[in-house]
Amino acid sequence: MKTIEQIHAEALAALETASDIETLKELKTAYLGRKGAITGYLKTIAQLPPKERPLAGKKANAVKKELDAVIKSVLQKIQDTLAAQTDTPDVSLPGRPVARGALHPITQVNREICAIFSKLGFDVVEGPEVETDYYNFEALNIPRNHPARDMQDTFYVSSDIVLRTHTSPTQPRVMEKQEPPVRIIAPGKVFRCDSDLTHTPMFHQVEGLLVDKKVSFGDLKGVLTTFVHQMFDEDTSLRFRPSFFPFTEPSAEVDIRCVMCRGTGCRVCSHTGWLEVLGSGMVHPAVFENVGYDPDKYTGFAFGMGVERIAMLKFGINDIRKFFENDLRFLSQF
Ligand code: 2NL
Repeated sequence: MKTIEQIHAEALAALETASDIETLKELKTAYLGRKGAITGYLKTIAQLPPKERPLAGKKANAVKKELDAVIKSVLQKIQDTLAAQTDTPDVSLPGRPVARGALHPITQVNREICAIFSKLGFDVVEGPEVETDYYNFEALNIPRNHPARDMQDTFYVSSDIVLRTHTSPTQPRVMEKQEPPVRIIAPGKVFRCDSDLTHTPMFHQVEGLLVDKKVSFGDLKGVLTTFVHQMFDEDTSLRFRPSFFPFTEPSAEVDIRCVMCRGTGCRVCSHTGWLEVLGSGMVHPAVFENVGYDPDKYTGFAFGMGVERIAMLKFGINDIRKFFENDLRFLSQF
């Protein structure tokens, strides 16, 4: 028979070394369980002389209460240790990959256009997005009553300040400051009071200008043909179609063979086999006079294109609004 003092000492020693919940549970059963040491001891009290029974019962119950408290505190300690272990970083794990950013598809195409013209000797020039009526319209020979000047088409900041409706005003700003030869392209944002399936109030243009002695329409065709062949591919044929712009004379729209159906006709080209990609022409003499160039001495050509349109054809995108929704499921494809 073990004394209550022996059981007490043994239990404390065992609990001190318990370091996992499983062991602790076994110890609890071994001492406090229904068939445990303390319970067993309590049953033997009945065999003691009646005078000794109250004290022995009191002692045994005190030991039972103490062991119960010690078990609870050891359990807490084990749980704290486990929690601390899971908070400690495992330095052997592979690193989490950092999501890499990318250029917006419009930025990519804009840079590609600029790179092609840079190789052909054009300088890249930027102008202000908030323009005066003079540079946006007047200098470019756009008459007072022209529909483009209407409030319905142009964002007016005040009666003579506008958000530029094209990147063209950059060109007279450059020409005013230097004599020919001029070989520049002007990329940037432009703004029009328009918003539907095929128009966004802000979009991007790249416009080009070349002025020198004896520049011909043949030079225009050569430069734009080279551009289209580099932007799309060498087998893409071009068509120059007579058109009108107030700042060029003669003027031509440039179509390319449909990049989707290659000319057999499809929805993208409205079954014509051709896609309009550029506007162009020989600089109007009135524009030269406005910037102080002698139109009898110099000739030049100019052209303009919408970056979104080129990007849509290059990537096969059918809705211009996708460029401006900032949906990563769309953007991360480029
Ligand atoms: C288009 C058409 C064009 C020009 C822009 C220009 C600029 C000067 C003088 C003459 Cl300073 N012309 N620019 C000429 C023809 C067409 O753009 O469809 N743009 C998206």
